[in-house]
Amino acid sequence: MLSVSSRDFLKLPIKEFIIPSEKVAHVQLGNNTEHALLVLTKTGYSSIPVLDMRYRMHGMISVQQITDEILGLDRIEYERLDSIKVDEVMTRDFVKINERDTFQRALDLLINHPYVCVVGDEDTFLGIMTRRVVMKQLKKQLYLSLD
Ligand code: 4BW
Repeated sequence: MLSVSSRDFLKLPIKEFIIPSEKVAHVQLGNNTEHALLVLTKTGYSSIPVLDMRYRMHGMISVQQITDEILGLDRIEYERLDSIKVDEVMTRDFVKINERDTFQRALDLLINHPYVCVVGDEDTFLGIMTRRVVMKQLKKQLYLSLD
């Protein structure tokens, strides 16, 4: 990237920093929580987006939400996983951002969220912006400013 002032850098659109949808692990509405736990465990991520068949964003689901749901009085009731749908457990209260939004907006949001979902028209899922990507870009920018 060309050297730009910090002010200009913060105004850059996030488009070029997005992890594209095809690289983002996700589950679909209607999947059961056993499938979701499998995807979360296999990928190693603690939370992933929930999409519908048309790739529209509906929520996010985490390992913690799933284990909370099947927590019995003195044991985790794994046998209930296949009868509980992702839709019943996921959070619908998530932060989304538009690909034309600025790096600064993403930075502000990523203080409190490990990742934010990037959506287009009608909430079509385009990908995610993560803390890791933002930290890498900030590091680059900081080092450039020291030169
Ligand atoms: O499997 C992993 N591969 C890599 N390269 N890094 C990982 C992996 N699992 C975790 N990490 C690291 C990343 O630095 O731990 C951080 C926290 O992971 P998380 O939140 O709690 O699972 C990761 O930080 P990040 O890259 O800034 O990602 C922030 C959050 O974004 C992750 C996860 O919830 C989500 N995420 C990131 N990449 C994803 C993804 N979700 C689905 N698919 C992806 N490709």
